[in-house]
Amino acid sequence: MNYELIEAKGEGEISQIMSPTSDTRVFGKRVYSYSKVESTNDIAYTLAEQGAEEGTVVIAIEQTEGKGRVDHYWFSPPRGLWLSLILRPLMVSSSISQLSLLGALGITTSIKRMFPLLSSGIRWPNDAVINGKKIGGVLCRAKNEQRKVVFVIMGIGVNVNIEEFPSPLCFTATSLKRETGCYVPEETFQHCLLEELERLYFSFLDDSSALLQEIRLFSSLLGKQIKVKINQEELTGLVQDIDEKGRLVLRLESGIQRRIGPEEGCISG
Ligand code: BT5
Repeated sequence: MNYELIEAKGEGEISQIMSPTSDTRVFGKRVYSYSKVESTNDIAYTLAEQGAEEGTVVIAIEQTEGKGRVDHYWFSPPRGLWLSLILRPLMVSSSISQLSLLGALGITTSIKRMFPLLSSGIRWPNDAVINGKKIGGVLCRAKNEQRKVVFVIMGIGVNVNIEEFPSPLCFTATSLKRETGCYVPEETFQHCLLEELERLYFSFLDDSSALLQEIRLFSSLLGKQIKVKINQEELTGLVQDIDEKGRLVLRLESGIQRRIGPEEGCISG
């Protein structure tokens, strides 16, 4: 593997400032690598504001303030893969919600590529799961100007070699190590993930319907009865589809069809 020395910026202790060259054209050509940070998303956001190019990656061995959506936390001890990717898509801000699904799909197809026998899937809107347990999640944060996207930070967390989870997560989370019984080098998974994300991202920019097909193929919720929480309301219904805007198409018990945007609700059961 080849390494390219790059200049490192941002806060936190830098453990290495080298960019491994993987089989990608744009993603991960520049990598800012840290041992411990509050959140890679915050560092990537600052770098993007300073003009960092598309495909720049910020990665940390450990996060002390890992973030999930809304005010959720993200458990990020050493031995996971915690990275943020800077994207500069030419798109309107209303389309960015699909990027969370794209990220979850990237985790899922990477797992499939490395471990074809594992049954990994996407749990709308931003989770990668194995047998119903969360193995990875995606948090996208965008900067928009006049309804156009300036940049998006795609934060991705994958439990690669984590063996123990704190009590609230021990029945809901899993890792590659737990599922396979093997140690999986985090860097190997990182390379595979960046390759998959780059393939999906440019195919999405070219033709978003192709991405939708792949999302449907790996969606673990299609045809299932679920509960979705929207603010204080809880809806129960059958998942019929994920539509072209990344919305969940739910047939409620009353027979009414409801489309729920990724930022509107979360699965509660
Ligand atoms: C997510 O939010 O799934 C987004 C996770 C994104 C994490 C990455 S790591 C790199 C970058 N830097 C950051 O600071 N964040 C991103 P959400 O759908 O809201 O899920 C959060 C919920 O998942 C929490 O409320 C917990 O219930 C659960 N959770 C927390 N840590 C977990 C873990 N390591 N594995 C599985 N589940 C976890």
